[in-house]
Amino acid sequence: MFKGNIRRKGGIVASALAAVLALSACGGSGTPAAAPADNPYGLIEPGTIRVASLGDAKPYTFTDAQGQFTGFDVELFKDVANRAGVDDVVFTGQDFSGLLAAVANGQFDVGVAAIGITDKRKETVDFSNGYLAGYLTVITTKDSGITDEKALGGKRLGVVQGTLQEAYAVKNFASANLVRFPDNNTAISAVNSGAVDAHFLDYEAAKAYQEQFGLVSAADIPSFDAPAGFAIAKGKTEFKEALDKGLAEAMEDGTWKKLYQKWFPGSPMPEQYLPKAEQTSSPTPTATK
Ligand code: SNW
Repeated sequence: MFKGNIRRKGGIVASALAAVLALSACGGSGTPAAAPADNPYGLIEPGTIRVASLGDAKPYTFTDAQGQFTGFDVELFKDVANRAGVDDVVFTGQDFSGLLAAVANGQFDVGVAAIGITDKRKETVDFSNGYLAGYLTVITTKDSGITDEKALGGKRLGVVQGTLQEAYAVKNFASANLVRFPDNNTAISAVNSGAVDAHFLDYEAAKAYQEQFGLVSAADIPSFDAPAGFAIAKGKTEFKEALDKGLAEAMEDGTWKKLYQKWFPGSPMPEQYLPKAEQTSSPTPTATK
């Protein structure tokens, strides 16, 4: 079969020459699709960004009635990816506890889920610049008797494994009995059934569950020193630079503000992410833990 083709093309020499030229056009690697020129960001699949996220952190990241990922972080990331030249963005739900490891070991290109930037996490992954700074919130039932953090002593407090809430509670709520959950939905079910007394999660997600189930906030703890960032595998410099550039543009042209007002209506707005002309004081430096 091969031999026959060669003969039809008019000679072994010409075919051999064509083969050599074809090989050199591939750069000799044999996998032109993975060549840096076609894949400057080092994506798993050129042209597609695979995102590890959460399905139950509304309004940051969650799945809607059709099963599509949406929320502040999701829309912001898609906008930033578009500015970086990538429109195909595929979100997948993960347990929070496995999310950073999955990014670090190359199962995903990026983690997007209100992930606070800390020095500890930077041992595993790199982060984009910060894009959100808010509170960690304890929510409970109306009749639990828990009205502030001091009342948590001896109570069963839910946390999602691997979150800053877990670390904070271990350190600061030592007299509470921590109950670790894989995700927010499971923890909130436990609050509603009385299996735990309270759950400790991000402020906006707490607000959404309060509205959904008639729960109440017992404490808001500032987490401004760990602003949320996009988590990427270490050493992907061009990807990180493209995300940071896109983020800066989205902040400066008011896209960030528009998304913040859409998803977090009525919440205090961290000024450092507004267009420079709208910042009343000098921007807060993005210090990390
Ligand atoms: O540190 C905060 C940040 O200031 C902002 O309020 C968004 O949430 C945080 O990044 C904390 N988020 C938790 C964490 O990083 C939980 C993440 C989650 O449940 N999706 O561990």
